[in-house]
Amino acid sequence: MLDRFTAPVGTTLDRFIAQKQEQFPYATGELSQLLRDIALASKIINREINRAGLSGIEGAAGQENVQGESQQKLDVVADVRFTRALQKGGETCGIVSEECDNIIDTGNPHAKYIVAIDPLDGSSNIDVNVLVGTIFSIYRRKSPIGTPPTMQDMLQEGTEQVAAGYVLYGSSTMLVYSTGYGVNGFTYEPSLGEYFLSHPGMKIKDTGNIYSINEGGYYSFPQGVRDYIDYCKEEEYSGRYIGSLVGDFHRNMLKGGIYIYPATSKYQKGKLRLLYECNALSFLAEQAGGMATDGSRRILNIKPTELHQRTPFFVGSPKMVQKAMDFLNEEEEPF
Ligand code: P6P
Repeated sequence: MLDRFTAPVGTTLDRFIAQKQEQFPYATGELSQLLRDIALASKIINREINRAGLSGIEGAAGQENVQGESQQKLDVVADVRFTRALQKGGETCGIVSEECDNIIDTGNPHAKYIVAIDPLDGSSNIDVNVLVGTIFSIYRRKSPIGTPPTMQDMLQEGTEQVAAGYVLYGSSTMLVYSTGYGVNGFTYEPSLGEYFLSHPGMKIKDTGNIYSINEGGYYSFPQGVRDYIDYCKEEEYSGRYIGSLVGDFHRNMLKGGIYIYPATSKYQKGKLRLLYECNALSFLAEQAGGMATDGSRRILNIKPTELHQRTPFFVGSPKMVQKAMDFLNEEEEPF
């Protein structure tokens, strides 16, 4: 029996969004429309990605993003497409994007939502035809309607999210999202241009035997992380690391597992971004019964201070995340 917050497999995304809205008599339809705007942009990106090899938009765009990372052409295309979709959709007053240094004012001062987005995460994998993803969070603005978006609007704790999700451009393209009432996955059928409900009520297993971490950094990890990796090997877990956060996260959602990007010598605060990577995936993980911390604190409780701030990230099956934290705590225990 499906709970009231899901629907039969095969329902289209549009119909699913409409049905959910009907369950909230005071809903105005703005969040529904915003979700549709994101879905539309993802369909366009999906087409561009699938043509990348032929249309010459693979490879670096010759620019660097705010992270100092070389921007792949598809990064730029994705950023433009999502920004344009959110601007034209009219439901978003401001955007913080991995690809842009400052807050993007969409020119919709009467819109009540803001979006934090990584338009194309894992883009370094594009040239080698490995899956990439989009990650997004949606918040209500804090500043008055009718005014430009402010830093206060953007620097909200993850607990303030009204919705979050990701798009996975893989062997099939999927949109997975939550508005706080469970997690549902939709698979895209390009020939019809529609997303169909394929994974209703996604739940992550309490534990698992997959650990995802770039072991190349082993000797620069905190001792507790090294001890946890050694534990995983002793337990004969499977190491799986795609190098594309959305892909590693999605696999662990379906099979159980843990993804870790800890502090390293190169990224002393972790590599991943709080606002447009970790908060969204932490929201989804918790909605699916999982856990997400920075090694000591719940990710969703972290009060952001900068748009592009980084954080160590431990996310996945709750018993695995807790076990990793136990190793980290042992590291800090006095003699
Ligand atoms: P590393 C991609 O650049 C990304 O942001 C995530 O998608 C991925 O999990 C991680 O960085 C990979 O980083 O240092 O292991 O190559």
